[in-house]
Amino acid sequence: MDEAARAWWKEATVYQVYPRSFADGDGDGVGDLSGLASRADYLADLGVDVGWLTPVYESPMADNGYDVADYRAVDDTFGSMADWRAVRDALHERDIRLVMDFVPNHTSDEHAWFRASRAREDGKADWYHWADGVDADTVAYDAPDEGPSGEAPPNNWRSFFGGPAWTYDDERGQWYLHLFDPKQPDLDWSVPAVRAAIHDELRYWLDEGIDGFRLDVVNLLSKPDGYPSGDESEPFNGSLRLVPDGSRIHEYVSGMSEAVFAGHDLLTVGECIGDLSVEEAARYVEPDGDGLSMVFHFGHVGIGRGDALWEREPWSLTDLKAVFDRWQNGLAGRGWNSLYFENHDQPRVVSRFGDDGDYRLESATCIATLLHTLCGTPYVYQGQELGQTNPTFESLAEFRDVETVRTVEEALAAGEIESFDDVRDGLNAHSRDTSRTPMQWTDGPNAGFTDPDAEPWIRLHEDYREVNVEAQRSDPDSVWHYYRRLIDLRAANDVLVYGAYENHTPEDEQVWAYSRTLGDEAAAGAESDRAFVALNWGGEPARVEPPASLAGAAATLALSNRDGAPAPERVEPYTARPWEARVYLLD
Ligand code: TEU
Repeated sequence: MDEAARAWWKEATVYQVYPRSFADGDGDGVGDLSGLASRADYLADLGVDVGWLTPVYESPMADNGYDVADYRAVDDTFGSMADWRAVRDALHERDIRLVMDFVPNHTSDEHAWFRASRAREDGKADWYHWADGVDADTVAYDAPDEGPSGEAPPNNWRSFFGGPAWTYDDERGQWYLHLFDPKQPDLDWSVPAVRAAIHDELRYWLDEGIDGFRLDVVNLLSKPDGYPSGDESEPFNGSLRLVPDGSRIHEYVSGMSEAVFAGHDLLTVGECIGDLSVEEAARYVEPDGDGLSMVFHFGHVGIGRGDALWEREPWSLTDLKAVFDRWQNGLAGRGWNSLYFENHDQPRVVSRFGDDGDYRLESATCIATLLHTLCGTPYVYQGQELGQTNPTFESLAEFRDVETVRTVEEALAAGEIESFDDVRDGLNAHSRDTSRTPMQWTDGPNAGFTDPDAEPWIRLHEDYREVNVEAQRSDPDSVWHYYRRLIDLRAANDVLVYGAYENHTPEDEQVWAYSRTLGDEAAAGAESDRAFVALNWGGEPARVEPPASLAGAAATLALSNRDGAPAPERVEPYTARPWEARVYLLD
């Protein structure tokens, strides 16, 4: 193994904690840091190497903490800085590293920087994107109700959460840009003092001894050239396609790496929204690139989704394979991949790409096998290790997510939909709240997430009596134990971390069979230099035909998600049962 190519963050499995839904220590119905600290053993028992904590900074919580009012303070909702340090120490004592989610693109409108900027004080007048409005009669887009009459916002960009991306500020007498909620004004990264200020905030957390960052919507930092007088002929959802990866983005990200990350051994993962190409991604992650360990792209999670949040489109396994193949092959030898299906913005993968009816357990474990045996760092989102499915929300009032609520209200007001019922099923498939219900610890009151008499901030999933940590930990055949075995298997086998990927069934609509192969140098000290993985992605039996190069090779069946599978000592054709997954390690 070329030791220079090794990195702890390539070998690690990351577990994402959404603290408000993980464990409630103080019994107010909202998860917090003391709750998380009390579950540190749980993470150690699962075998994960890194905890990624979504924002716990001081915030008015317009977007559950992605609207930061003070980067150096912990919000009361979650506890205190002492509670945060207790989490850090509890994880570190168990050899689990800690990655903080950091939001460099925008702050809260309640951040001191924004208050100063709006008042043109403290040298911060230009720290955000301020612009004059335009004559409403001269542009092709609507003037919102707010703002001086006859005046339209500087351009037609729409917020990702619905509504114009500009809000008029009475105090300043100008419009400010917010690609997300009006309470999340975008920082102007072209201003050197803004970049320096963010670097300082990042350094603050490094000095607290953390092990890396997840950088929220990092590819939005550089706005398009010629902005704000964007092309008004663009349709109203133009912001999504126009804004990411602006011309100065690599200067900003590499500048951040040089100023802050250099000399530290960190995991840095940049969330890159929109239609990121592999070529663009490589610039963020390749050895002479911007210095990020890896990025999150949206290629696979966009499959089967339409423009509107609730729109569902048919998809096929070959669509999914094509995206993974593009990234596996495209970054091979150039940069590292992240591997994820779920997070706090994405629905449960069993409902999304598996079978949340008859084959919940089988499809959850089959998909888990893919996640841990492709080339890249696997990310497991809380509850995924239980094979959780999407809950069923019955009314708009049950949703908490700003994106869901705002876009539905906007569509209702515009007459695009008649009632919630029109979008109920689509929202239950795609809303960000589908994965934000409380962690299911037990079959007891409130699923053991909070005190029995507390009201959880968001409703529970209806299935917690059957699907919960306690039940699964006592059942060796559970999804939980399968995740644990997968994490261990990957950690013990270089071939599953570093081996080159080759898809042997790119055209097959049901079987996904691929191999991982270590190069000669890497193979020297490894237990096995080749792995063969076969997944039956569906509820029907399917024939698995290993490629000629592998057929008959002596191998160990290292893991399978179906009981009683024969344990052949070589790679041979077989008929896979529904959702059967097998991982062979060649001798
Ligand atoms: O997400 C950005 C993002 O891509 C989503 O908001 C996306 O637009 C949406 O989920 C599509 O349905 C990051 C955070 O992960 C998210 O929670 C924040 O709301 C957002 O940035 C703003 O900070």
